[in-house]
Amino acid sequence: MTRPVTHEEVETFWADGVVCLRGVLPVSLVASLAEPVDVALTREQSADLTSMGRSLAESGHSVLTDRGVGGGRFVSGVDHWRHQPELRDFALASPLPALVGMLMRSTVVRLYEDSVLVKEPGALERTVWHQDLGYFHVDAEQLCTTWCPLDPVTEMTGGMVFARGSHRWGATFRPNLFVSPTPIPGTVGESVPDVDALVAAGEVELVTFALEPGDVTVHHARTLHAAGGNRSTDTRRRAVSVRYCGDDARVLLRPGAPLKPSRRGLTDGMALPDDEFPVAWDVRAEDRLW
Ligand SMILES: O=C(O)CCC(=O)C(=O)O
Repeated sequence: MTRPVTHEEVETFWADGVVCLRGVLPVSLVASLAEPVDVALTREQSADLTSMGRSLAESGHSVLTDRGVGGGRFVSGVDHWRHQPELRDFALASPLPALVGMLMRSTVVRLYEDSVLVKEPGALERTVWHQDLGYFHVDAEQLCTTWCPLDPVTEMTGGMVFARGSHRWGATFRPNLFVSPTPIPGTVGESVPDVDALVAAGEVELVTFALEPGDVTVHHARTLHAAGGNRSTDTRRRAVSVRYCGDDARVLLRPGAPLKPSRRGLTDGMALPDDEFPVAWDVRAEDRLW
């Protein structure tokens, strides 16, 4: 553990819906993820979102790309913790769960899922505005996503951008196709608003951070966020994103949102079962962590 979170960081998380925790992971730990992340990209849990974007564009969907040289791939996957010990340890035995426990003011932290998100140089697809909650089959106020870069990240290489305070808008938006604002078929509810138009109208303020390995951003599951393409020609943008639930999380199956086969037996309102949502941190075991 490098350091606990500060009172100001907790306040910022709840006020803005996102906080940047500078230097909270040992750089050596982050560097040790390089090989497992490259392995994760080759496994069946990962998908080539650049190819998916091309197919969507060919079938008439809007796919948002930045201008640049191009040629790189955006590849992303989920649930690597179930198959790769290094990523399981990162999700369950690194400083992350304790940090989010303190941020969420939760006594117990459970893992929802992990994800690798790699934009190679020239992967110009934008990650479109979305809110994580609509993809999650749980409902909670204590629900967040950590985003841990393996490389220095700037606006040029695909840094994340957050709509300040959007976790307090009171809406759960339809999940979309990640590189296209088209909602996932079969999902219900309100589509994600045009955040860029709201920003242009001065109604929404954006928050963004230049990051170094060891820094972590943590956003609330209701916070709207997006990311640019990687317009650089030589800098990868590799990140591991780990999503966690707090004390108040209960199952809520959302029609149309991708559901892991192992979670098909869950029913609305039930407490999160240990086998699917392992406990990553418990305040009663704090001694072993701090
Ligand atoms: O890495 C990206 O481009 C987006 C990541 C994201 O939206 C998330 O982890 O919640």
